[in-house]
Amino acid sequence: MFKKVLIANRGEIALRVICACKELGVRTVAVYSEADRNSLHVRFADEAVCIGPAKSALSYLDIPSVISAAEITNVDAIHPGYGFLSENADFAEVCELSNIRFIGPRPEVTRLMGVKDKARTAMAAAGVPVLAGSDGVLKSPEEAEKMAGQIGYPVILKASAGGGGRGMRIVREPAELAGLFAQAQQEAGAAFSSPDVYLEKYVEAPRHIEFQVLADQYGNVEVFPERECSIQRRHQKLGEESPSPKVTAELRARVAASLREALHAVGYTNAGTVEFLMDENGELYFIEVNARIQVEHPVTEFITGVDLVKGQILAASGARMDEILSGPVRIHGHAIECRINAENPETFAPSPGRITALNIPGGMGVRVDTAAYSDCVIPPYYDSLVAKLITHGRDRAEAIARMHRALEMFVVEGISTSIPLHQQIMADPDFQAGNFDTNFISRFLAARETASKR
Ligand code: MV4
Repeated sequence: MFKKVLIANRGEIALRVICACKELGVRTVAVYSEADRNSLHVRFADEAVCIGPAKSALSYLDIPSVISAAEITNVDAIHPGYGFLSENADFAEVCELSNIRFIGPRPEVTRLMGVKDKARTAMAAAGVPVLAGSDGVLKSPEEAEKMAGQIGYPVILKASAGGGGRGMRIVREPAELAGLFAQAQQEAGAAFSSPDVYLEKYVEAPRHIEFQVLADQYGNVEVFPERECSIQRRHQKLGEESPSPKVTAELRARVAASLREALHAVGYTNAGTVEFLMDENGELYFIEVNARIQVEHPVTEFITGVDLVKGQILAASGARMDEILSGPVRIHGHAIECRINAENPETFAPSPGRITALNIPGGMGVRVDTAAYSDCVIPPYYDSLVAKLITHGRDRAEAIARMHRALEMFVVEGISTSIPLHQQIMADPDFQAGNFDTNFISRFLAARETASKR
């Protein structure tokens, strides 16, 4: 096992990784920007190094600064958390060249997964279901038009180097294709410095469902139960749950078997998430792989009892899957997560500032992952996540009832938060019935708007 790990992140995820290290008897090094001097990840790490100014480009994203901190403190490994450098294959490569283990997949695998059309081809080759689409990058609008004609409209153009919703164009008829193809190429080139685009059959109002995976260095791949992530606004998830109300045991087992095969074939190691879309027929189709631990990993931990961050550290240090898991992974009950953001619950405008009073709920079946404390300051420079509230129940109804009362007991004063929004979502009849897709929030907000005007 590693003796010392540097955590190249901040906020709740930095604290989450520190918790895992402490339980494994691993010493920790925090890095922090000038805006994070008084943060809990700095306080609870064994050592801490300031790596630059508040702006993340000059601190948490600055590879030389992070590597220097790692060299000075003589760590064995770096955990990147999520966001920042977590899916930067060049950073993972620099770590390995500096004799520091990167806690994540190997650089070549992260690089392959980052090229979305190549990831799609690799997954399809190993038997993972994908949507009808182009075999790699489209070379011309003529080729795109031919392909779309074969697949049938509507289709979606996606940036190969994209992901998370940027650089996409939905094409509903042949006359639109050439223009939207040029737009997609242009946007992709500007945003990702590669104009490459590919094409897929467009799924209307899909559900967004993803599978957590964890792989050791000996070819053993564990596929965990799915997470339902359809409650999102503008590609920002607001909440997640597991298992999905719409995934049957048969579908889960079928997709998991295909993923074990495919991830083994690409040489995947450590943690990752494989994203799927569910169409109106309840079928799942691969869209992309996220080569990192995700914000919503606690719902999976709650229903399986597996500590995924410890799993990442163990896998990176060379443990075998049978040493990482204590037995077969089973589903116990249901878990839901609400992301508590520092933002206006009506307008979604960021609401950084000082938290003047804080009550963090607890009790049976409640987990809160946060780095907030009473009198702390939420800086304006980073993402707006202040806390994750996760509840567990024997079934979905109990998890929702627990979420309801935990939201009521969650008090944050001094800034605005999304707590009232989550209260409203929990009370929604369609949400309670498990009847929703990725358009749920826009419908929900439109209905709320109409109701407030009456
Ligand atoms: C799609 C799609 C419909 N059909 N692909 C958006 C983010 C990126 N990861 C993939 N995305 C989508 N890909 C096909 N073939 C609809 C979306 C999409 C979406 C996906 C997941 C969660 C929320 C979404 C919101 C809008 C569009």
